[in-house]
Amino acid sequence: MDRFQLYIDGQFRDGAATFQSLDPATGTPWAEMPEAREAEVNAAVTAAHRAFRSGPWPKLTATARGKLLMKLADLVQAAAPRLAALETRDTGKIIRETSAQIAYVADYFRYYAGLADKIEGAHLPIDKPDMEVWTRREPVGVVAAIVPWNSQLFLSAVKIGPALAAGCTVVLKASEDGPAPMLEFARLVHEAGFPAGVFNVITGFGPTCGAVLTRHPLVDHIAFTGGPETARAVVRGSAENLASTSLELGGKSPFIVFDDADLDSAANAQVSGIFAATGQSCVAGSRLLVQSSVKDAFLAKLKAKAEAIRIAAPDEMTTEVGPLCTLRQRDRIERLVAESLTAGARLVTGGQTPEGAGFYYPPTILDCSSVPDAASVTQELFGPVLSVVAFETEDEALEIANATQYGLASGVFTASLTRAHRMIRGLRAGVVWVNTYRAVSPIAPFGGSGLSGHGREGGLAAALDYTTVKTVWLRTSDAPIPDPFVMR
Ligand code: TXE
Repeated sequence: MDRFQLYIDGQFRDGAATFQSLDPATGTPWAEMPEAREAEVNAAVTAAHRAFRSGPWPKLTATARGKLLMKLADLVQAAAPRLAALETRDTGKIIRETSAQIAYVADYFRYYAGLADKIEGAHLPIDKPDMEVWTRREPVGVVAAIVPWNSQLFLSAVKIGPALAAGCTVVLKASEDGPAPMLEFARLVHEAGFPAGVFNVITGFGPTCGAVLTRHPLVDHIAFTGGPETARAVVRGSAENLASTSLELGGKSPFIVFDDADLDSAANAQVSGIFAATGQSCVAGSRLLVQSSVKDAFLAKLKAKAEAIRIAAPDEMTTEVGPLCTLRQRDRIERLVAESLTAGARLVTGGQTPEGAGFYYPPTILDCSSVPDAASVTQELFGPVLSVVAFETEDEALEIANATQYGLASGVFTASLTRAHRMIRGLRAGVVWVNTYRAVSPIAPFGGSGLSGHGREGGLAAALDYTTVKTVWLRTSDAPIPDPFVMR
């Protein structure tokens, strides 16, 4: 079996114990992973704290930090085939997607490399004579980045890039499900030449590793992606150290199709919106809201496309849907689909777990028009399951779309420009895609509200989130300070 190590303070080392990682395509163990517990978490955070306060990192110019990030981007690009293969092996994400996503990972590092020396403070036109006042944007400190199994390299890059660009140091906690690509990524950080302790990778379990990290007294900011229940635990942990948090928690995103839309184009976008990444995507367009007059025609197109999808081993280039990452995840999906069918949802396609090894689940469509509060409509399944609800009018579409505590992504398909604008205004979501879906870029902020969390990843705003403002007052008069009892 393959063996991996933690990366702490510039060194590769074993954890307190090991655990086995399963290959989701076969359900059998393939690698020994190092398990970090309290001692390893403490070592990583202490190293990150020391690297933040002393040594070469705080003395580097922002431009020098940017150059290191640029080197890292090049190394990621060169290692793309290896990283993609590891992510596919350890999480079941299909090789077509992991290969394409690594290119994005390198792009994100390049974007933040370029941004490092553009994080500026401001000079203030202060309302007092003999005073110069300005702000400095300083790094917030030690960042605990906690990621889930899906798209770990990508979800890590959107945290590590801006954090390092801003001058922070990082302890990344890889998911216990499929940590291999992150433990391998540590080798590239090492090779790029970041000073020891600036970036550390650990992995382990929620209560014994993640929870210890979130409440550690030397952690200043927690950047978390995962489920809402875990996010609550993260926020409770941060009540100890009062670290700031950014939370990216998934959604139940509406994908809205009006009767004037190009239905073929919308059907392709919907297939990508729900079946890409085998549905394990925070932006999955998992609620299809379709105008009644085109519902049957649209569902017929979707059914044909879903049934033509090639479900096979994730390491084959022609595979379109692979296994889910964990058996736990598949059990949950099976349960929620069964509950929805019992409640009265109609099975359009899928819904049958295949025989054989591996954590496979087929692309599934449920027509929930008669049961719009079924479990599959209201809860995030995090799998290849699309729930359909029909609507008559634009107002009704908006009402259904917004009837959720989530607020991450949304999609609108229409030929009407004016309607598109009305929908953009009315949708409660951090991202609105119009006549497209699932487009991302390092330049565009991304995030949600409500149960989808808070804070933004991507764009300049994300880098600013890893800084704190220092206000500087400098008196320019040589005259003695007058009355000491009067505030000026
Ligand atoms: O993820 P968790 P789970 C949703 C999705 C899924 C559900 C649960 O609906 O079915 O969440 O997934 C670490 N303190 N999403 O339970 O637990 C954990 O080790 C600190 C949406 O598998 O949220 C892992 O590294 N950390 C989503 C990370 O949190 C803790 C992505 C995320 O795991 C911890 C994943 C604790 N007490 C799930 N407990 C998205 N937005 O893309 C666990 N962790």
